[in-house]
Amino acid sequence: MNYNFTDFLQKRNEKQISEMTNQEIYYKLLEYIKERADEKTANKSKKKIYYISAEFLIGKLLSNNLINLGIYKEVREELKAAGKNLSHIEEIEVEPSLGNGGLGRLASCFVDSMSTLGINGEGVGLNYHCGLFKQVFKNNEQKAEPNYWIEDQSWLRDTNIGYEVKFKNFSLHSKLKRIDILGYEKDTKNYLNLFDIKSIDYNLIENGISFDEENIEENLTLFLYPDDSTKKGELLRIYQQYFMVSNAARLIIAEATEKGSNIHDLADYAFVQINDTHPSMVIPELIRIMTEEHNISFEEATEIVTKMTGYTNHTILAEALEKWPLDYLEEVVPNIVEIIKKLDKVIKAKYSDEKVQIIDEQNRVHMANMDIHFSSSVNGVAYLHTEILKNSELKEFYEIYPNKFNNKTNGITFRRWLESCNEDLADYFKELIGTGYLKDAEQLNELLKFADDKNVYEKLAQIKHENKIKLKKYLQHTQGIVIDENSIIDTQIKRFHEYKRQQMNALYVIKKYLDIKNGKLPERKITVLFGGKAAPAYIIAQDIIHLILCLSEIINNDPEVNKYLNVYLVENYNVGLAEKIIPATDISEQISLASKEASGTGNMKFMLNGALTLGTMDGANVEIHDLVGDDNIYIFGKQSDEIIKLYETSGYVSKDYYKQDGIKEAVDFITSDELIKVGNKERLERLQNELINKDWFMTLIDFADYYNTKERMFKDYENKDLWYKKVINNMAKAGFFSSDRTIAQYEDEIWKTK
Ligand code: CBF
Repeated sequence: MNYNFTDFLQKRNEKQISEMTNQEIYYKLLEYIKERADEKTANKSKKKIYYISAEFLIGKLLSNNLINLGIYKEVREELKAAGKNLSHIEEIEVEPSLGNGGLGRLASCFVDSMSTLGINGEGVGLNYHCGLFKQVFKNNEQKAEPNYWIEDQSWLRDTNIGYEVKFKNFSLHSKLKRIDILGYEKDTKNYLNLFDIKSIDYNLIENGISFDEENIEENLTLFLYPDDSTKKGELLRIYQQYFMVSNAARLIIAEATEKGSNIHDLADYAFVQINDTHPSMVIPELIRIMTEEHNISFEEATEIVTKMTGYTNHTILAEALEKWPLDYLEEVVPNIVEIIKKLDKVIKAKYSDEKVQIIDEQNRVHMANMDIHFSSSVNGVAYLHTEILKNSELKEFYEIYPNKFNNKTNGITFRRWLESCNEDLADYFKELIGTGYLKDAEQLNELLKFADDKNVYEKLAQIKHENKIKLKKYLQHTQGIVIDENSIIDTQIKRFHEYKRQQMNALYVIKKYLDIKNGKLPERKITVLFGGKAAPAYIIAQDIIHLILCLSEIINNDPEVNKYLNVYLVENYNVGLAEKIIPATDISEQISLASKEASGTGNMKFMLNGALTLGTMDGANVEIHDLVGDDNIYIFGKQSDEIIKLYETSGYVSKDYYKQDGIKEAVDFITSDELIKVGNKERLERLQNELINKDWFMTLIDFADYYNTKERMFKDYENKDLWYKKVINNMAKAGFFSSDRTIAQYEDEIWKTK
């Protein structure tokens, strides 16, 4: 039934919109949207997809839900007529803290696309109360604070579903919470299923949280990615992961049984997509339940589970491929250790190669290895990444199972990353090419008709400028940062990690600062924006944050320099900030060391929103390059095969590069008197030492090329016609990166629910 927000309020004898505070309006909109969502029916198909993930970085949901319901503009007008502003109301919503980075954001785009395509597929994860920490800056350093986000009224819905999860020394009862996932203009919906513990200790939350890693029974779902640099931290992660997958397994079996499954045919009813290795224990857990409770033989259970699971690898970094000590698993979940040992025995009987074993010689369980052996599909997340998996990182597995390996290049939902975050641009696209691209993103290709149209360049430049003004207002209001809307905005927003090489960008900033000091002035003011969190136990990443904050302090306060250069690291970078920063950006920094970034999805969001990529041939940058061609992207740096060879031969010596002109000057500046005056000497020295003597992610190898390519970019920016022609080419080719395309491929090639 189509009734508007005002009708909804009248029906309930609520106050008029004009008499309500923004907070009240937000809560009423929550109720209204939930009621509208109740009218949607669940997607139905015999087989259902369970996308299990430790993270869902869903972002705020108000505008997204209004867009997907097709009532965004209608509601905005109703509010406007009552003197209210929807964007102010959007600010009331607290952003859920259920994810960390690209992996979690991808999972959220995927659940949106599953609903939009009418696929019977749901997310399954945990309802973290504080989730990932809140980042605050003090003395130019990152401090981590608890980020409690759940309010009395939120998108979470209670259910009466819950299960008992048995650990070695105690059992926990779960409670399932759900969030509606509305597809774009669909009559059907799916859920995001978030399991919580019944016994959560709310005092821990309300009294400022004194988190202790032993009190699992009351705090298992408090934090996402608790520090795992200690044994207790690792055990807590195992508790969390088992809790997540045990509940998922129960849910899968319960739903399939209800639909008529006799468990022997479970693979006809369910398919589990394992998002990285955090949910890997779902394999032994399903086998355990089938053998212990359904009288199915181990061989048959293994066969069923292999058929109904697929594993997605999101990184080649060894530290992210989890290996749990067998005795830690024994301490937490002895029940599945028996199953893991049996699986390992099967593999040991077949293959002698140590690299493919599940349990290694040090008695560590390689979760990814178990996934690959006992699932039916293994995929990487961009063409290059999958090739590296096949030919190098997982070569031995590819030789055994060539048919299991496949690629699914990541994507992003255009509902959030265009319609919602850049409404003016989306409206302009509609004016130029109609609305077809909303359901078929490849239609953006039609923008190419305007590649030489100077009026279109003008309009795009105007939209960009207005987005810069909006960002300026927002950052000024929320963070006290005042950016210059007439500057070129050069952005690097992503988790802090050495392989992503924020340190290389920081060295660029230093060099530019020194250039300016020496009278070499840029043609136009440059604003360098950074955003991202560093894992609290990752010291060098914290040092990089420290360096950038120190540089900001010096540069932004130096009247000789700040006319030409500003540097900011926004605090507590999250989805909401990304939605504001991306539409205002001109240069998208995608500068990871080639071979190390599995895909990246920020690169896709930026190109869609009219920024040009400055990047290495890494992850999905390779596909962006293939699509837009050499002229429309700024590629620099060594190729992935050269880098892989350098690792194999230990052929990289950072000192050799350090000695070169320009680099030495910039690296030496890290411990200059100016920086030490505003910074922490120990941190700055450690970082400098790391760059000169180790530089594991080869910052210095690409620095000169990076510097020169960026200079070329600044020069090109001054030629508006040249720049915007490139911009249009990027927007036109962005259609490939719609997550609807990615999900359609998962469906057609792996899941086959329809
Ligand atoms: O596939 C989604 C993203 O996952 C990561 O963020 C991850 O956590 N492994 C990768 O680093 C990204 O490259 C990738 O896009």
